[in-house]
Amino acid sequence: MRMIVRGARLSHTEGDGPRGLSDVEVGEDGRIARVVPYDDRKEPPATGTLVEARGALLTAPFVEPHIHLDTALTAGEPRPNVSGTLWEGIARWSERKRTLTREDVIARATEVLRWQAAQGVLHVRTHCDVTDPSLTALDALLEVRDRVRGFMTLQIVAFPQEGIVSFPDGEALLREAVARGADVVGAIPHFEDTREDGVASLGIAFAVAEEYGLRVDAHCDEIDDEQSRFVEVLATLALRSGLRERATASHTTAMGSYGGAYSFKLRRLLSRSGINLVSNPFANLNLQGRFDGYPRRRGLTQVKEMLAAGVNVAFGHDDVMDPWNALGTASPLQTALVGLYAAQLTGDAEIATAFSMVTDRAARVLGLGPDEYGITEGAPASFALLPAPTPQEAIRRQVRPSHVVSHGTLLAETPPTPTRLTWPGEGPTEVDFSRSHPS
Ligand code: 17E
Ligand code: FE2
Repeated sequence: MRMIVRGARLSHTEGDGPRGLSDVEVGEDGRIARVVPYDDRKEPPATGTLVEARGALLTAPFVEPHIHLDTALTAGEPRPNVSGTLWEGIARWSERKRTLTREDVIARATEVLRWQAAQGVLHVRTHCDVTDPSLTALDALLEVRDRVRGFMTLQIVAFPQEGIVSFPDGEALLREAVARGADVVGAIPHFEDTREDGVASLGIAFAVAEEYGLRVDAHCDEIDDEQSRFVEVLATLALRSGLRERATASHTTAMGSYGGAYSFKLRRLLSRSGINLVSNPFANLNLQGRFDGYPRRRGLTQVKEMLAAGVNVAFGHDDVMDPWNALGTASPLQTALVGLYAAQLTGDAEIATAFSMVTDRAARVLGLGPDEYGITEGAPASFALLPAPTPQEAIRRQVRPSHVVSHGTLLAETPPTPTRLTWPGEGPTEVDFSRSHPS
């Protein structure tokens, strides 16, 4: 045996309350050999790495379903996004894009991947702007994907930031990106010049995906315009092409402006289509509503309603320190916290759902199967041990994993960092923020 995690609380997330503790045994092949009930009278095995969980929560790795590693860590270069709109962000990035080099992209993307690994994010879908005749960022990210293969999954979306139809040679660049090895086909219909261009761009994205047997993930309806209705086009293409759950609509913030009658129709279509939605609360709380006076729209898609309609919805981080978001550490628990407030998922069961939106539900967006994801026998021994008894506590206290393991190898460790408080009139004590104690 290579490793054993003793006495862990397994998070089967949605709806599950606390359950009995388990031992997770990791074989020499880096896979989970056995999951057995914890028995505190039994001696731990003499060989292999021993991790004493003591009731801490063992979760399958966090999954980042939507990030932009090519633009990450470029905030303020060459100048800041002053208006705070999506549109100025795209213009600022377009300037920065001209100065990209292979080394620059590799360094920034790798830095953020290190932050992610440290926080237990082991599966990442990154968008990569391919509206660049040199495809510098794409080639760099393909290299990064190869370097992390074996301990992190990196899916690269060929993302036409400035359009497929409206950008010079947009379709040719998209096709070239896919030919060079992008994993997923992107689009941005609301940015195309006309409604018809937007529809055509989605047609192209699905055609390319079908040709190469790839998934689709489009930035879709990221605008406070109730007339931006490309998600119905995307869902219909997914339904009729059979791509279904292999298609994702990201952002869909216009849905926050749709009226009741159209929303009702849309829910039925989306649930029939099987597509995934990814909501990016940081970016869209920041970018949307910028043209509103008051009342000002919240700028998110219909997260709660679409979950209720049976649609798979996940939360993504989107940006880390770039023209669209000056802050961020790529923390999935920050994403879940901000997302659950933005979408008002604040009941106990809803908070558990928010946790699943950065784990299981995000894994479904990436298409990770049971042989690749989950704490089950035979799956890769990849997981994060969180110093909290429940997903709700992990989100509330914004904990960092004490241990991150990928394929049976310890990747990251974060020891507890106690705070000593000397309350006036009393001696020093260690502050304990936990309130729900494991039984
Ligand atoms: N590009 C885009 O079109 N939308 C975004 N939210 C970001 C980049 C971050
Ligand atoms: Fe995005």
